[in-house]
Amino acid sequence: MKPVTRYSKNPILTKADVPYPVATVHNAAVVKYNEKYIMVFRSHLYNGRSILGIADSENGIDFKVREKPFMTPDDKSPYQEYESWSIEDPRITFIDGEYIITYSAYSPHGIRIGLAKTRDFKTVERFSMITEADYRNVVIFPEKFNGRYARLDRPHSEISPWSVWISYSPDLRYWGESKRIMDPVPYHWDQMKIGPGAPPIKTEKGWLSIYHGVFPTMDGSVYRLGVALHDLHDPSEIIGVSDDWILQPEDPWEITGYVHNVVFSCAAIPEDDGTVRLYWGGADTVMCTGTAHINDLVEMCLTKTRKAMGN
Ligand code: M1P
Repeated sequence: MKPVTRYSKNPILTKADVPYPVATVHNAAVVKYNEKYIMVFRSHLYNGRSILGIADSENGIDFKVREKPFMTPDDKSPYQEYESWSIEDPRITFIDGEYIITYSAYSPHGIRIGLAKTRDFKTVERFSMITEADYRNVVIFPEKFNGRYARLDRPHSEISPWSVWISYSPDLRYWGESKRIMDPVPYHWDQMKIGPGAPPIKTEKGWLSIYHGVFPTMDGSVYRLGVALHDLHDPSEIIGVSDDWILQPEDPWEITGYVHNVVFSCAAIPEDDGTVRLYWGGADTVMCTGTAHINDLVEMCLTKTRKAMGN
């Protein structure tokens, strides 16, 4: 059984839907806002650099893109220096009455993570750069732990494996108590690197985290999605990781595109009927969606399980 059911009319958003010139639409954050859905998506411009657009939907499937981009690299200090090449791969968490947006900021200094806030998706304010170089894939939990925010991320390093780490913050600005909590597994589908995907979802049995894993082949890298379950009270404890992936590139627009063989998620929305609506970029080119039963994904973590480290 495949845990994720693809929407039959994928892709749901492409460059043809964008009213300004872009080469791609992918790796989008999606949240519920006033009973509707908002998508903040990444687009490559025709110079190869990326910006963030925004789209609205009543049903989470049919999105209408707004006339203007939502965020472009900032032209003011201090952010200009660290965003000058690109801003990419947003994730959004609703916490303390605000929508917190994290994004990758590219510049000659490397890749840092920026944090911005919005309450209405009309205006957005940058708050802080929250990492030094080089980090990617920062997701913030939608609840605090002992009064502190928690995040997952993935440092780039030539020395340690490209693993998932956790860090904590009293104020979203200063982060610490960092700990490596999950590694890639040799000769598995995620052996080369892993990275947090969607902000974790609270379930009765733990925090469900959807992540991506990469496998190197003679034909380039393959990006797939997997699931891990974190302890409800101590998210640095991983209860189990599913040894099987939950989604791999299979549709033509996932196999061929700007980067071949990629499914990459930055968003998953739990619905009232026990399902989760997943969103993923196909081949770094289009946006796709599908659904899964949350219980099935949790069960995969518990019964097809492997350890998070030391495999
Ligand atoms: O091209 C596939 C993905 O490659 C990078 O992801 P990661 O750092 O985890 O390897 C990013 O550029 C991502 O946007 C892209 O989809």
